[in-house]
Amino acid sequence: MKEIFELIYEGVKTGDLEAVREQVQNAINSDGSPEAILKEALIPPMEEVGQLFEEGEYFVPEMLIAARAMQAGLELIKPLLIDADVESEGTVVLGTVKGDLHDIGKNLVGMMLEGAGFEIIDLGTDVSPEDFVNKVKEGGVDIIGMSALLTTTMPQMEATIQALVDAGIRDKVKVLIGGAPVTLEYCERIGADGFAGDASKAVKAAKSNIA
Ligand code: B1M
Repeated sequence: MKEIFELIYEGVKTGDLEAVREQVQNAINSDGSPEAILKEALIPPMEEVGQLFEEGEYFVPEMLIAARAMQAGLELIKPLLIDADVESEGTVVLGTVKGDLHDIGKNLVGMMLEGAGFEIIDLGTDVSPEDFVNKVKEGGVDIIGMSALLTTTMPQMEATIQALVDAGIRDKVKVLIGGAPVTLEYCERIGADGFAGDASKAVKAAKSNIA
């Protein structure tokens, strides 16, 4: 399995989508657990890709093809992470905040929450505070889950909470936030209800907010 994981890592890093597909399928066929494929083979190369970008060795196109290759692997393990027969735990409206186009982490959080029995309404990326507010106004939403990957877009989380306050519906939903630059301290400062550093912690945070 170690060799397969190394091939997946290399495939994501170099943006070789076909190799990633082939090797993730190979790992699944060899009884690799979806969690291990995710945590040991698909996520770590993205860290290196970010590092290479910072060092000026990778540019946006390289980041993009690495992201596409990772998404292709994620699609294959998605059915294994989601158990269709779980009773609904509640409804989560998920989105990457305004100005931000990063969606891999958000998609992963969505998959894990779905796997844990939550119903997901995914608003996608570049979601404005008004879009979140309008969705809550439609009713039936228990949690808003916001993702941000850029320090410049994080303030949109606070703006969304303020928009909920202004619309008089802050007490109708819990607000869960996450993404690489987001911290517990930031969560407390902007008055969000929960913060999670990764997708599995997002499930725990969502469950404790629903209880
Ligand atoms: Co961009 N990018 N990017 N990028 N990108 C980062 C984030 C960066 C850290 C790279 C770097 O410099 N090291 C840097 C941000 C610097 C900063 O703000 N401090 C950066 C930059 C600068 C940019 C651009 C500005 C580059 C440019 O154009 N000059 C640009 C911005 C575009 C925009 O959004 N407006 C840009 C563009 C892109 C691509 C489009 C090319 C591509 C995204 C493709 C896509 O998502 N479909 C991309 C990528 C791939 C990255 C890196 C390399 C990888 C991100 C990723 O997918 N990680 C990233 C470097 C890095 O993060 N190391 C980088 C894997 C993913 C599983 O992790 O998203 O952290 P993550 O999600 C985790 C947790 O954070 C958490 O759970 C997830 C799973 O464990 N989590 C939540 C996430 N959301 C959550 C929500 C929750 C709870 C937990 O509750 C609701």
